[in-house]
Amino acid sequence: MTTAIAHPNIALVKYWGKRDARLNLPAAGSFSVTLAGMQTRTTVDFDDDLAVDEVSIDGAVVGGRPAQRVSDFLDLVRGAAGLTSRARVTSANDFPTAAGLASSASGFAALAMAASGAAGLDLTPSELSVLARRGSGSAARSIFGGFVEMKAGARADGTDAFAVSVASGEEFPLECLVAVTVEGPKKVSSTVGMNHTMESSPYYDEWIATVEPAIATAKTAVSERDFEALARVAEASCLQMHASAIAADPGVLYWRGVTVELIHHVRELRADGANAFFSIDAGPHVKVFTVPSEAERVAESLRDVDGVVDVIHARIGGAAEVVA
Ligand code: 2P0
Repeated sequence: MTTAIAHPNIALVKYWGKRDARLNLPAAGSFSVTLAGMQTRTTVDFDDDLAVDEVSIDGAVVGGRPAQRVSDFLDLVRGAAGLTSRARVTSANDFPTAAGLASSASGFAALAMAASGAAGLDLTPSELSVLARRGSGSAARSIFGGFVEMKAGARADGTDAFAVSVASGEEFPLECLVAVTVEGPKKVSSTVGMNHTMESSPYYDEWIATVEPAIATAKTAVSERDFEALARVAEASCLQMHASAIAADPGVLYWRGVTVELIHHVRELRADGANAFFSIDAGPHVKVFTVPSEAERVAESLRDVDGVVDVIHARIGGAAEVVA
């Protein structure tokens, strides 16, 4: 039996598109920060007495598609370890799913560590990242802490499509404020949204062409602790990703009115001299990055924007780890 924890991450240069759906290989790289203060904790126990995998998430037994996704993932681990036994998987997130923080990233990172540990596999961090990627592309990044680059890789088998650590949070201590907005009536999953963008957006190829130059710019900005340069490249990547999705047929639009208001608000803060930039994922919420000395003031101003229901304050966090 092995228990592991992993944290969610936010991409500053976004992942949106695959070069291989079966192996879940990204069409381009991405660049993220792993968050502290929020985590998924997952325990895996392989047991010969079980007839099927038993999956419970946040205290409730799950079936259907979510359970199948976990079972398919466990099949990869069983295949690598030469195991046939089914497993008991218990997973809990200590952050609300409504916060718009992808639980699949921390979830599959924690599951990769716990399942491989319980199966007796001794994987390197790169191998764990490759494994986590099979569950969810963004999960490959949550194996590492701090600033993380996901490599698209070139090999057909995906063995070079893994994340690497670029810098720790101590080297450039940013803070992340998650402005939680009212959920819209409909949700298109990242997987469905990005596949539809690939298939039908006239801007998809142009979007993909932006990614690697943006990663290079973001890495330089982090190494030089250049907040303004990181702000510009992160906002551009976010808007370019969403522009490609919005241009699909029919368009994939994750924003609500408050999302647009928050974009304007953050731009005004920056015009007034504050250190703040926004990032938006496959939902209406807005993540605002700032520096520690300004975090309280920026958080207060976000709470005053109509339609913001909560502001969650996170720092940069560490790598996924086995805890028991
Ligand atoms: C990211 N997002 O880079 C992008 C930007 C949201 C927008 O959630 O199909 O859930 O499981 O590999 O990892 C990434 O999508 O997609 C994601 P799959 P995943 O964080």
